[in-house]
Amino acid sequence: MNEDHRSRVFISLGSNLADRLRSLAAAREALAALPATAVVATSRIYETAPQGHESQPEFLNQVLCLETGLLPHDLLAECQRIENEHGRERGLRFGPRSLDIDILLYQDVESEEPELMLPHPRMLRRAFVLAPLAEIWSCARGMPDLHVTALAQAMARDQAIRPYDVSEV
Ligand code: PH2
Ligand code: MG
Ligand code: MG
Repeated sequence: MNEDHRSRVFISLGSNLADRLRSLAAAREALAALPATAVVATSRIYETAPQGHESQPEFLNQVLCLETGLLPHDLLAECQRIENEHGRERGLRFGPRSLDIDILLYQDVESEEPELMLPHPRMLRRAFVLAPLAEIWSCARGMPDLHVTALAQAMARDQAIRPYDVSEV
């Protein structure tokens, strides 16, 4: 834990099994409860066509901005613990999941370690990450300039995503 300095982090949430809205809410609450951590911003929730394996249910996706004193690997371990506590079973890569919590950006940290690649290696190709990220990109502090808004518009042209009306349920 870094007691004196908090880092800004963007996190993506995804769920396409069981009660998707509830899983996202549980993830937001569990992240907000981490030591030395606050949720600074939350995007809208989007319903998105699955990428990777196409024959699986649609996802709900959301992006959060956190401020945290947890170091990258400690934050990763907490994300995996929260996934496990919400019924995550590790099966097919890119397959269906009750809760997925991915670290997209941790300040300006770059990492090529397979268990924690930063920035997230696929984030700039995925409309389901870019569109919600663009909504809260004004929270970016000390992050690389990734042209998130322009990329979000370009990717949204061929990947089906739409804001999810939370009052539908
Ligand atoms: N996550 C994946 C694979 N495919 N597709 C959408 N729409 N949303 C996701 O969160 C997602 C996906 C692997 O993590
Ligand atoms: Mg993922
Ligand atoms: Mg993941």
